[in-house]
Amino acid sequence: MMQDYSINQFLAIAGTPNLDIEICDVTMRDGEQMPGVVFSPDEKLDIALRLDEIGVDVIEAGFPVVSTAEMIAVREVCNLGLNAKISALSRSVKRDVDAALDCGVDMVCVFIATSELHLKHKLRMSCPEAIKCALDTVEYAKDHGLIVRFSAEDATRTDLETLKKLYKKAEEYHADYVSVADTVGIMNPRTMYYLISEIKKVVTIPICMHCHDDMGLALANTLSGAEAGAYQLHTTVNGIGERAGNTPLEELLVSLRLQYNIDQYDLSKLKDVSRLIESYSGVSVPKNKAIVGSNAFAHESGIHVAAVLEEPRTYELFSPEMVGAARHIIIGKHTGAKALRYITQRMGYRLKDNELIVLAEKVKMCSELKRPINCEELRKLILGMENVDIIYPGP
Ligand code: HCA
Repeated sequence: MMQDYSINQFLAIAGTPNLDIEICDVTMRDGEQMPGVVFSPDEKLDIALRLDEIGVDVIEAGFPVVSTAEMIAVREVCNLGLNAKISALSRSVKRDVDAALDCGVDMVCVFIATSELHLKHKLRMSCPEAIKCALDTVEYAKDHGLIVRFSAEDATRTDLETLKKLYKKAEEYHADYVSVADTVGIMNPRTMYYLISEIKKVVTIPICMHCHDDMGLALANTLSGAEAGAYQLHTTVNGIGERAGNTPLEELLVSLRLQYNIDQYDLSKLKDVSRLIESYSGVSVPKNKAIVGSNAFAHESGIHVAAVLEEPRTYELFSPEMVGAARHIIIGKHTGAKALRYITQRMGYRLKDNELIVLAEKVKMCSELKRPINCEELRKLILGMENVDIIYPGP
């Protein structure tokens, strides 16, 4: 029997760690902090429903203290009665926790910046002052019955010993999670693994990974943190978020499925939720975006199309159906006769081999317009040829 290398022979050699994880999606909070993005309360309800259908464990629905509309939206998300826990963001001030409590959230993220840079230039506080604010707020939120995630903003530029002491203190104050925010995306997989391993030495509560993509490493860093033992992994749909954004939900879930055998999430809804966020946020998904870009399962080159038509796995790591997408065979400069046979048959024409060669030449000439040719243009080219055998009138 032929060896199946279709997924990854190296996983067997390098080993697959058993990850124990949950997903916290922050599209409606960090995603909404992307310049120009605003979700209406109705849109937030829709987004929350879709995330819940996928099986996301925690949904960060917003930052309630920001506005009345935000409070209404977060409250309505809470009232949906979803399986996911609903969380809200709160600075380390009681007023923010009160706003979250008013919405009826299950969980709150109490955050404060801890790096010298942020303390000096943003908060204008000493480190002990910031720690006091954070711990008082954690205590207040716990006293009011909330699940508390304590997040050190800019954790990855904070002195390690200070960070470890702070997380240990947060645990003593009964925080339920501690969160490592790679706020400006400074880490790489190696440094993230080290950092999470160090934090695990001092706390027993679950650790969260909140990675930004400033160097394009958010997904890799999230996975590396999870390998080192982090439990709650943060994502946004399409990777939207501050600056270069956050770890994309769709990329993380597919990687968890294919590389770590985690199958508790419904991947078949990923393309739909991506379209939804594209429309509500107004942020277009790049064509070549992994998993959900329009080119993720598109093939044009003659060599690729011929192979994909024979056996899709030649150029598709996984089937488009797995993520609710579809395969597209594109007609263009690189399209060969084999691909044209497949496409023209589906359009209702049966072309002989020599006709396909002529058609391929015509397509090449047209594609000098620097764009793929659509089916209508292809039909005109076919009808311009003599004696083409029409099987049935195409669509
Ligand atoms: C921000 C805060 C945060 C919080 C991260 C977290 C960050 O800067 O808006 O939830 O753990 O990136 O530091 O989003």
